[in-house]
Amino acid sequence: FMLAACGNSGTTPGTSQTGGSSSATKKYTLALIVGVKGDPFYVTMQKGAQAQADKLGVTLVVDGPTQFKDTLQVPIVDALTAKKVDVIIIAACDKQSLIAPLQRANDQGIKVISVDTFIGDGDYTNGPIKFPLSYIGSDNVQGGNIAGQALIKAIGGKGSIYIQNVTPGISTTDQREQGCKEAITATNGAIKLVGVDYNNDSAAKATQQTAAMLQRISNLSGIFGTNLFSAEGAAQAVKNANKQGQIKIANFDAPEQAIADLRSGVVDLVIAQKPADMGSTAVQYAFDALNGNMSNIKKRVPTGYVVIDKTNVDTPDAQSAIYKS
Ligand code: T6T
Repeated sequence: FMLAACGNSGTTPGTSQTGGSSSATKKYTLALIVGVKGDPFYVTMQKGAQAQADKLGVTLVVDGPTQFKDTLQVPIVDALTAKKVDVIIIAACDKQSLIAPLQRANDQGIKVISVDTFIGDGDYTNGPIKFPLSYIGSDNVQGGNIAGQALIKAIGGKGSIYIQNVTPGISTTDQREQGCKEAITATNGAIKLVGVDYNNDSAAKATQQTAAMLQRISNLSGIFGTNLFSAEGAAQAVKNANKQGQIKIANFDAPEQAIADLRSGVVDLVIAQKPADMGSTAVQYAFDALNGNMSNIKKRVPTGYVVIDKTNVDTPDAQSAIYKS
């Protein structure tokens, strides 16, 4: 057996001396590292990435931490770096702590592309961090602003708003909070921000924190949930308190549950991102970079939104924006 195994291995294409042909037939391996496994946003991103990888004939491996946590994501980056994948496409869990591990990957010749979240200040042309080839994701200050303005309108231009957020240091949700705060500031004091809580990406925690806020501010007017789990948890607390319709909710992200809550009047606005487009563009960029087609690659690709409310929820546009799970 041993001899036969040795004999066989000597005849595998990878070890033959045909030289140049091995590079011509090399199948590239792209790694997609999501922010957290199982989140319908990233599941949808993965589907877009996989479809594009199939089209281009490249191998896609997908991994991610079991919680949205930088300390759990760094070892995944290190392991894929050690495996020498060709490209790392990553939704970094933290804008600072992922810089060093990704820099190490880049130093070893692995191409790095940001999807959804960025590292550093996200300006890969003029900012301090320039090595990622591109940042492909929503304009999150704009998204937070859309949410804030819609909420302010829904509550009649006066009253109080509460923000349910994930964890400080995540580029996306930090910027959504900023965008919403800017909309509140623009009301010149007509709207009061009563608080921001951080749920560590746990809907259950968001429900508890929102319940406590509803106790404290009994006439709260509106809530902005800055991501899927924040909004889901906040909506649950409003349902538990039997205050649906009374408290307006702007829901970032578009899983089926958010659409159900929109239809039943618990949620007033659902802001759908385009995760499948993020995934497919990132894979296309990876392929272009590996083939030296750098002129196709833009350093920043804002992917846009579909803003869903009761008036357009049944349109094909809105329906196709709902995340897959
Ligand atoms: O909102 C998305 C993503 O954009 C964000 O970076 C983290 O949370 C989500 O994945 C939704 O759960």
